[in-house]
Amino acid sequence: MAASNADIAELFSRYADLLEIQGANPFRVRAYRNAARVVADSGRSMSDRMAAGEALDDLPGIGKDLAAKIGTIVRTGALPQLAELETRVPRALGELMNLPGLGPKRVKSLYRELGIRNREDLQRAIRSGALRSLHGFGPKTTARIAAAIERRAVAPQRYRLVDAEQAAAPLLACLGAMPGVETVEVAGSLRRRRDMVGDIDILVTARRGAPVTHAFTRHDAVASVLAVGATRASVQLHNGMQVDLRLVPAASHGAALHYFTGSKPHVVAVRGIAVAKGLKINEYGVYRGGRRIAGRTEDEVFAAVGLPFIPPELRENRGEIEAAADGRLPTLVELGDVRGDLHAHTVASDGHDSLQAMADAARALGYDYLAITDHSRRVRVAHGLDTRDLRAQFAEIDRLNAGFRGFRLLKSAEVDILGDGHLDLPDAVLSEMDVVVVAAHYQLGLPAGKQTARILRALDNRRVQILAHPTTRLVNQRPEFAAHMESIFAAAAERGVAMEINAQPDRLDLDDVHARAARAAGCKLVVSTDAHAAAGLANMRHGVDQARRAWLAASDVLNTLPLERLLRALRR
Ligand code: DGT
Ligand code: CA
Ligand code: CA
Repeated sequence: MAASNADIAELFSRYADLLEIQGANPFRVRAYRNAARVVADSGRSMSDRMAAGEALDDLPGIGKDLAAKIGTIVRTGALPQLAELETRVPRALGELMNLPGLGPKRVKSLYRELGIRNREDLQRAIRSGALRSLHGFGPKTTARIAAAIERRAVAPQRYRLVDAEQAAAPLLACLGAMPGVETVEVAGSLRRRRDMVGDIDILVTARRGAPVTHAFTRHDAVASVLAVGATRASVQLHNGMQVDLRLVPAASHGAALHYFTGSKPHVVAVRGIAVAKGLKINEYGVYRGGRRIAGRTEDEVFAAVGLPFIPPELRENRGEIEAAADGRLPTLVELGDVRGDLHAHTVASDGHDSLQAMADAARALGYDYLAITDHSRRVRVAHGLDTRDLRAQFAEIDRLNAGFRGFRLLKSAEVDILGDGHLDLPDAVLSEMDVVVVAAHYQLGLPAGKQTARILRALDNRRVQILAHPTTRLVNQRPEFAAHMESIFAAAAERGVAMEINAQPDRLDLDDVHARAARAAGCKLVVSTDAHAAAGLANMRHGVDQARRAWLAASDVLNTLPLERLLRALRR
């Protein structure tokens, strides 16, 4: 199977990590990191582009050389330069860089001075106290690293939703094309749109005796077959993910889909209701005595126990069954409700596209508005803007807006919250913006009390309207910072500051649980992409997924409003 965008991005970022540890030219390192991001953000797969004969070097930041490397990865699944570098630099060093507090410099000195090549080595060095002799490893840093290693050792391997989705796509297509197959659907946590999933579950209905399961195990993406029978198969893919396939007759489709969509606590609770009504539910149907009374569709299964259809995103046994029984299920927000995006970067900071290109992409999505939120000056790695740069950008936005009808670029910035809670830009320029977005990017390791106070102080500034990626977590890479989110939500609700659900697959921040708590606390919410390229605007659906898991209706999400009402609603 051709390498997916996630595979390509993974190889490029691993290559960048190793180059950086080796002390390679920073521009070279940056080029690979950018390439990883551009590929990961791209709405279409590189292999589709190549199949369509499109030149890959049209992509922002991708020159001839990188385009050729992408071609090689798509065709062979590997990057020879990386393999070569891995013979000289231990591959696990790249993974060490993902631990909080460990950048390339520190990893390099761990390796060069103590010969530490992987997590186990590092853990041993921490225990023996060997790290203490090393410059830059104080007791606090060391304790933080030790805690992170522990956390990972116990946490089971889970995957980002997008990566599972991308890995599933060719399998679904292949199953759909098999003779005798009637329906193909994802189930499990992937269908519930959890931010991280453990494995991919697929449900197929097919004519009796269709040789689906065995054929499935011969797919190119399959590395090993864990189990296979007439109605099920479990396999491991080359990328390490497990896939569980189940085959049921059409008459059981709804019951099986409900069962395998889960979550387990939800299914168990629904089954409990059935028992109370003298019914029995399993993956083949709903039964009264020995007679099947429902099972062909999920609607039928829910109706049999007296419930309306419950959207998969809500099926976590977090009150959805009671709400459904009382007719209190929310009408969940949908992608089509979104009228604009309130977090996007351009080439002025660390984005890849111009104002014009970002505006064109937003208009192509049918949006009414797009806020341009380049970084402020403190974020130097991203070429943050100062007051003068911003005023120049605002003038350019005015010029472009004069040419638009039914669409407006909003003047904004992603203003960095400094360590003490002050903002990185003066009030004068904040008051020239249509919307003020703030975010923390540094000093994420402060203790909870200080971190909370820092954020609250930022929200005290009366010009602040949106707190972006409020917990600063990165999916699978960095946990939330230590802060009392309840206090932040309460303060934000009181001051009228909206909380962002950041739709970047790496962030999804707020997550579903926090977003629901924020709404319960009375906060306004927005769903924004934090796009770093025009294609990144397409990530909106990932944010909407998490908003739905947070029980949000369109009326809970400010950027479902038309422009004038949005601006009024953002006002404090
Ligand atoms: P994951 O894969 O950890 O992200 O989460 P799920 O929810 O996809 O869990 P998974 O793949 O183990 O199972 C898929 C669904 O199958 C699960 O949501 C409910 C159903 N299921 C699996 N095992 C059991 C079980 O032992 N009892 C019941 N009632 N349902 C089960
Ligand atoms: Ca699963
Ligand atoms: Ca499974």
